Amino acid sequence: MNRKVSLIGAPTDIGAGARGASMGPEALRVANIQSMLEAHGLEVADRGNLSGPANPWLPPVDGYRHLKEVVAWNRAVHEAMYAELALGRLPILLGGDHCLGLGSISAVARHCREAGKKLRVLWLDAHADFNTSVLTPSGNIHGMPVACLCGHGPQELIEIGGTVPAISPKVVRQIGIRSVDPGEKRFVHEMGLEVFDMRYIDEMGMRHTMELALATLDEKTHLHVSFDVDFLDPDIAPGVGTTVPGGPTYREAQLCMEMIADTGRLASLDVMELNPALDIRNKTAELAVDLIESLFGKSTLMRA
Ligand code: 6HN
Ligand code: MN
Ligand code: MN
Ligand code: MN
Repeated sequence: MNRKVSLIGAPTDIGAGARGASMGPEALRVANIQSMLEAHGLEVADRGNLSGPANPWLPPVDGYRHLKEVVAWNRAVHEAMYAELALGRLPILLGGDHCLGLGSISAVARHCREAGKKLRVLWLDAHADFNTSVLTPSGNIHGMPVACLCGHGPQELIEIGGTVPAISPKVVRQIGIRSVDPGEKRFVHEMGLEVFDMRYIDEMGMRHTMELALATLDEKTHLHVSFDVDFLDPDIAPGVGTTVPGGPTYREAQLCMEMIADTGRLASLDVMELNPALDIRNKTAELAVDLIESLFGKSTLMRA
């Protein structure tokens, strides 16, 4: 795995339905994300925070809330992630709400096209984030980034990476899903997204789930993980705006991260939707950092 890591803060809640994810980057820093990574021998550069428009907190217009501001933030994220990948580094996007997954993953996809790499995206989330302006119940664009990446969304958003669509639905594996809106569900099936929902994880277990989600990776694969903190059960991770009961337990989440680490293919990461305004003494931020530690190779058991 790449030992050179860059932290990029994107302090905004522009695509969310609750204010506060804008404080996520700082909470992750307070939870010692940098020193934790350094303790594992990684060289870490904190690039500080991106800037962008303030949150005007307005109702949706034509099915989109804050579209202009979402575009501006995603452009900034796209350029910052792309620049780190071009330097040969492993970027970690500190969100910020999940609308920014569009800017992040479009940059990863652009890098993969240019470097001749195969892309695999693991989308760890309670939600499919596959809404469109007609399907959305909220107008919140953090419910739309996967659809936008697959070419379904407003022109100015879907074209941020220069190629439309930025990715094929075939490269995505969604894990932990348990809240999908009715129209969104039909669209997920129509587009053929591969979804390992909580029912699947309950029946088959996290180990089997991850074996399938990580199957067919090879030395040319760039593995991107988009970690929406609401993936986790709200009992252990209350600091998110859109909690959904019945998520992975602490051990299931650890196993998920450990199995990703074992592939050695992790090449970029988003840590999204952490909302310190809803957290309890930064415990969700600390949990996220603990899980990221496993993602970068810490294992509970002694292994060779
Ligand atoms: N997230 N499906 C809901 C909506 O408003 O579209 C919730 C989306 C949540 C998005 O957590 O990143
Ligand atoms: Mn999400
Ligand atoms: Mn979510
Ligand atoms: Mn750990």
